[in-house]
Amino acid sequence: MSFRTTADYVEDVSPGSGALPARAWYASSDAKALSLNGSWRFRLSATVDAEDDSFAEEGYDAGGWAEVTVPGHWVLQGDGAFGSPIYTNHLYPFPVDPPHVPTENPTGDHLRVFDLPADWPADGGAVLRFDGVESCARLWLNGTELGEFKGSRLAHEFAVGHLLKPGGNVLAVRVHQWSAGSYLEDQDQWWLPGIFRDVTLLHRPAGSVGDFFVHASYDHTTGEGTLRVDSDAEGRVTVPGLDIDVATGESVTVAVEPWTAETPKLYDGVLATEGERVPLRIGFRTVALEDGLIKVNGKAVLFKGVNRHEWHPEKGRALDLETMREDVLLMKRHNLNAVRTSHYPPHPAFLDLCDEYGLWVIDECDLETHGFTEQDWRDNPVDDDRWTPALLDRAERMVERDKNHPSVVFWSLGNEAGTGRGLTAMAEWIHGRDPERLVHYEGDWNCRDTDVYSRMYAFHDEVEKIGQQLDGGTRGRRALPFIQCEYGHAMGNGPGGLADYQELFEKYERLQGGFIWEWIDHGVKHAELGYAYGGDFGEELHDGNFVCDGLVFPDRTPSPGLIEYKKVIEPVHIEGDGANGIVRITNKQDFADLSALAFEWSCQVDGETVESGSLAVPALAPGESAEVKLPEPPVDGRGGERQWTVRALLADDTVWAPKDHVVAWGQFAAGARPLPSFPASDRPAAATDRITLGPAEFDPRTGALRSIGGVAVGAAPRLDVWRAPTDNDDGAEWQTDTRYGMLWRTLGLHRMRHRLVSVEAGDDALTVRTRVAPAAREVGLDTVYRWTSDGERLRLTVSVTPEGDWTVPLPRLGVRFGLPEADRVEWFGGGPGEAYPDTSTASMVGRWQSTVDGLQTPYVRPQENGARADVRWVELGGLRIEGDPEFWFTARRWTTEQLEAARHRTDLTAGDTVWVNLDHGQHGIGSQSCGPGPLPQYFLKAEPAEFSFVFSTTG
Ligand code: IPT
Repeated sequence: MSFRTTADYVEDVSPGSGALPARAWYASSDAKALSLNGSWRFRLSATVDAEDDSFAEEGYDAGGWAEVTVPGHWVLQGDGAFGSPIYTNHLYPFPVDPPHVPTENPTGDHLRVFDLPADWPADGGAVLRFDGVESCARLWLNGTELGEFKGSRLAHEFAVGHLLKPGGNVLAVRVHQWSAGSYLEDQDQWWLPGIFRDVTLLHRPAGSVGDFFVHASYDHTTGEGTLRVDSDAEGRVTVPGLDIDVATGESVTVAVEPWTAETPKLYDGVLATEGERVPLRIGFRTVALEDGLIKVNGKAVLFKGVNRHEWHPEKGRALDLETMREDVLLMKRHNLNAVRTSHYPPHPAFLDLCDEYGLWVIDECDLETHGFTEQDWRDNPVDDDRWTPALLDRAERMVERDKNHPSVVFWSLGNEAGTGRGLTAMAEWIHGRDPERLVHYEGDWNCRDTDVYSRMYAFHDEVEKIGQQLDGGTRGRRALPFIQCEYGHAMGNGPGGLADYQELFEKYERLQGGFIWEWIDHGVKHAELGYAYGGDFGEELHDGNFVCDGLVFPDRTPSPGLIEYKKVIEPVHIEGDGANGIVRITNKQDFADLSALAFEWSCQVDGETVESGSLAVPALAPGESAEVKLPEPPVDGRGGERQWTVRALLADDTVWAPKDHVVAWGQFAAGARPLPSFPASDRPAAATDRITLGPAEFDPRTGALRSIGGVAVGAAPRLDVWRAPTDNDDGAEWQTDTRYGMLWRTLGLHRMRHRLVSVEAGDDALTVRTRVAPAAREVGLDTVYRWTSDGERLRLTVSVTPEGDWTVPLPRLGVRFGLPEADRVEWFGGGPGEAYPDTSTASMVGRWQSTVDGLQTPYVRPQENGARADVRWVELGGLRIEGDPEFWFTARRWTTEQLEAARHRTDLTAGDTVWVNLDHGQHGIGSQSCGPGPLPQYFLKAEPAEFSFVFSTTG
């Protein structure tokens, strides 16, 4: 005999029962709303029905229960008493046995007792709205069951007017961590159960607005907008700014300013029905696929985007409005113009912000079945008709909820769900319901259901081929524009190669830009570890720090990757011809002219600004360029290195940044850099216990430098080729032949031995010959250190000659030494932040200051970081070091080996030596943690090299 348990709904593939049809999400101006956010009673059990449902009954005493905050995830509350987060990328953390989920299924019973406010109207109805619950909930009000639902990041409403009482209403919600819905929610992120978005009781007056659809198009040929608001309840639509007053369902055409991400003009309006007034924020724009291009208001757009997961290091995906606003402000301030809401519809307030501040949005459905790839996509729910109602429910809930946002230009079917009939059904439904927007999905390279050919992590050469229309593909695909919905994997140090992608996007019309993966590191704030990542909660299956791959750190501090991206996607291009004193300015925007910007020139000698002024630049239209003459270069007696810097600043305060915020800049030389040189006039003097040369003293047996002037050198400079491999050096597991982090270790570059060949005190130089090589290998680097001096300064020339068959590039090539004391650092070169060969666009040449600690970039998993590029000279620890040629400078209070061994920042503790690396070369960074490695031009090949440093004391 078998019988069904009351918890069968958990494994039922259907979306649920009892909820009202999906509709637009809005805040009424006059209908009452009661937030049920706050502290709820909470009881956790290990299985779906360990406890019966009597807690839903009125009079149940939950006095002994714990409490949780709603919105919130229970695993992030209760100091571990309520379980822990689990991180997997695409692997299901339970057996793939659809639609079944484990018997061990953490189940959180939530209870909230509430009174209606005194002014709550007695008439009309009411709905209870849940904006997000992971992953499945069943609910009761005052003992009556309302239904159950799945679809974690979608709104669900229930009619409750008939059940409400003035006081003592008991709302009971049973939430299961795992359900059939979990199979559709296999996004690369933490699994975090709970009621993580708002819970609201909405009064629904008689004659209130139910659902409505704002259609606001723009005709760029006439400059007119056409507005029609379709509404379930008849009423009137007024837009005072446009003198519009029409009935719902009626069209009106008037002259308007269009909405674009660059010029987000919104008109305030009101939809008034018999029972309610709803504020409208209307943006007129027309999205179309035309001539094989994505056009808005008749113009092709270039997406400079990012993938945004919702994340807060303490609250998980329960974001407050200020955090959402911070994301939008940071994006605008870093020149981004687009967001893909990977991989689910965000909290609706985020879309309001995108409308208001101006960002193009790909709104993505809450759908990913990535884990089925482990079984060659067998039994994939998106190709199984039994699941189609759930897929359609998700598509519908997204479109209906978000359809009134002008910022949304694409609906995305989901992410990494393979291919199948269910996706086609979703696309057909969406196209039918909203023909005024385009449909995106990456997983089907034949583009059966989509309006754009979208890929992720395509390498530069393939992207170029696509740009040239040489990629072949189905007939349908060949007619479509191309975007990279994910590229530039921002894991750890990187991503490299962004500028090279941008060049392609700007060169080929078919390429309409891309979206960096991803916005924020999902590090979980942790008392001992700083920020936790996969595995730190003892998960049996996890994907480590693959969850920390954002352009901002978990606390939203911009990483160097974001600074680089900001520079790469500048809306204005500034390039100069320093010799002729001419600067060429190009407006790279799609819609706005340059009238919002003010330009400023400055002239630097040795990095110090000696003169500056404003530069008159015409208000160029999008795509236009102009050449502007710079003033006569200032007369200055000093013979230093001269350069121009031209900046584009906000001319006035905007809603997203104040006046003078730097939007774009360019730098160009006005003369060559004088290289440090002096005659080798001093002669090494050898004694039994020392060799002296100018200000320096050396060990006579080893030739090792001991001191310069009064400054003791704790560890003498010697060749160093090792860096603590970055996530991109290590590469992703599916990439085999170019994972240099691994190949370097196999070769032994992290354990190089130095064999002393000779120490020769000659007429004008001390020459130390060595061979540097790893155990067990025949390859090596013949390395000669040649020291010369003019009595005051000390010059080190390093000559490196590789021997043997070098099949890998070098991580770095330079010298490393240790100083007993150093704190403040000043340098003339690239800054203020770190840069590597293919991440150096944003490195601005100037005079910079920092502390040794301030030079470190706090990647959540420690790795190579903090190099400053193009350094002419640096001063620290009483030494001044000049480069011939310019060099990469790094200093830290731990060794590379300690940096490499650390798993979290908290593993790094300062020792008593400051380790300094002066590098002639660094290998590129690339994006191989999920994408291409460095392009060939950024390889640091093992080749003969020679480079010099000039040391003197600053004391
Ligand atoms: C791609 C996913 O779409 C995204 O969610 C994330 O996991 C990203 O990779 C890596 O961080 S899928 C990958 C197989 C290319």
